[in-house]
Amino acid sequence: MFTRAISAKALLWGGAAALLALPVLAEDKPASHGDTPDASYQASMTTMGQLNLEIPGLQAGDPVLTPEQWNEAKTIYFERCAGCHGVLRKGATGKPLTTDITRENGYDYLQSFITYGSPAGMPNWGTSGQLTEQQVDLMAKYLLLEPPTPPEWGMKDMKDSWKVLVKPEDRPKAKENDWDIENLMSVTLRDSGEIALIDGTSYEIRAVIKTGYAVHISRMSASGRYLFVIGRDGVVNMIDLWMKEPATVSTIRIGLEARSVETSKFEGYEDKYAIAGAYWPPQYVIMDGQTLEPLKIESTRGMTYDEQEYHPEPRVASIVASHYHPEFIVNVKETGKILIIDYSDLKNLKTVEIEAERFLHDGGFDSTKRYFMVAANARNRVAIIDTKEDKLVGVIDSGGEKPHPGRGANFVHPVYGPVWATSHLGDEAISLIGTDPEGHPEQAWKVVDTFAGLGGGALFIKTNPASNHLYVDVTLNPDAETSGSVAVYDIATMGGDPAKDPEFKTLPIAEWAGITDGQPRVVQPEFNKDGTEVWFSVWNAKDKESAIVVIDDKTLELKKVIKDPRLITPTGKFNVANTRDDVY
Ligand code: DHE
Repeated sequence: MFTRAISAKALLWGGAAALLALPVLAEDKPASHGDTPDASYQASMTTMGQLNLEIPGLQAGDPVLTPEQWNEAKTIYFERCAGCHGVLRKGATGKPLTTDITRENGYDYLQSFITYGSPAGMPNWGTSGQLTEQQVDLMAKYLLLEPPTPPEWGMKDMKDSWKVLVKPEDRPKAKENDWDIENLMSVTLRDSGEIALIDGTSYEIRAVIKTGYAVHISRMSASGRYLFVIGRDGVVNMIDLWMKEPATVSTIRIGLEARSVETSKFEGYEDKYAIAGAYWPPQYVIMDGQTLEPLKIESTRGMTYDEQEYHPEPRVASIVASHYHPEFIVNVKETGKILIIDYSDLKNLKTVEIEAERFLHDGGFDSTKRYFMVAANARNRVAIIDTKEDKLVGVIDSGGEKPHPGRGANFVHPVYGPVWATSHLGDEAISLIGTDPEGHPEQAWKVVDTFAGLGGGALFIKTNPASNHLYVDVTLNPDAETSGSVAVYDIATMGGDPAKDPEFKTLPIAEWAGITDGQPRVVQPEFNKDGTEVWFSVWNAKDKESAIVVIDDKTLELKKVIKDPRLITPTGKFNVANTRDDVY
């Protein structure tokens, strides 16, 4: 049994970034805060940093910045600070930095705080060397100025960006290639702004397709024909896998910063709609599933679920499609609300708004696809909803620091029955939540077991109905050997002795990739269609060699190392059949 005592290390990693707590002395601060998994995992609003935003009107006594200094400060703010403190500086996981507060505290306070950080989670940008002395000075001055407001992105902007490259009537009437598209992997090539389509049997890279900037996730249409990819710049690519040479058939920009895209899955609505959510402006848009024509844009600005105070920029995090109703499930980060959007009548849009928990991030269904579990990661909790009844089942403590499940992992535990598992970003805890209220009512919606994995910094956990193994990465662990490995558990041996953590094997995936240059991190296990192989990305810097390592799920032996100069920074991998059917 995992105990919280092991988490002294985790305490250093935990904590939301907070700029305006009391300043601390250099020796009080966590030694390596700048390199912690948390610090490196805050949203970087890089696209917004590139926007040309005017210096707002100055007041008497305001610091004067040249246009070059203003641009540099604004870029640093969006790339490094906005993820925690908000685009408008009104606060998110970090404290607000509006001018009423920053001017009250003054330049010296800000300068010292940015330099030294705080134990509550503010990185020590100055002493860690991540910002130079001049940049710290610049940022302290920048925070004394009014924040710029980035533009909105409404219907006109979306329509102006929307392109149908191949009209539906000009597309193939039947599949024109001999690809086994069900067993295709769509692989994010993060820093080249592309995806690679890799054949699941021959491991051949069939195509590399240009997408949005720092592309994030891929999702499938219900028919398995169309692949949707979203970039951090809000560009959605719709790729037709039936074409002789699969290519983008439609594209649109849905916002200035975005992370999520999904398609309608309910019977009768297959391939009818797509939806994408934005971090900025805070909104989601429902689009035509054949052309990406934007049909309905809804803002997520509004009241927080608990204090019921207005939040100006609640970002849209994960989105999934219900299998029980014609509905999308949209998770709104800062207000802590789960929106269930009925897409059967866009003119008379019905939305169920569920009070869940703040800072909702990623999540997935249980094995029956009825219940959806989503991590409120900065609150160390998991919210559970019933997508048949459209109701909150509960919000529970996740058993660790910062749950980060990806979509989670479903398996039948030998003692507790069906469970959904999450790993944690802030510590080594792996938690199992019972998901079978009928067969195992005692265990349902409780953390039935928590045990220690390889370490903190885990991002993704995965299994498959055909597998007896549970795989957990530790991508953001600061130790190179650890972040290059994954833990694998034999499910059949779990739970014999509740006082004892299940044993795991460590697979040195990065070592198997044989990459000697750089510090590649292993990220996101993904199964092939039959659940017999597991693929891992060995994610290195943009100018260094990366790879994909494939292992045999039964023997846990290396099967293939895929290397190619085109595999630049591979991260997420999405098997067509598993993604379409929500198998994980
Ligand atoms: Fe992700 C899913 C947001 C950083 C790889 N990521 C998600 C989802 C969200 C999100 C909201 C859920 C989408 C859904 O299900 O609809 N990710 C963010 C961030 O805000 C964050 C923390 C910082 C940022 O600036 O973007 C972030 N994510 C990363 C990475 O650095 C990762 C490891 C590498 C990369 O490619 O950028 C990464 N995120 C992924 C992957 C998924 C994901 C692979 C989908 C997992 C799955 O199995 O479904």
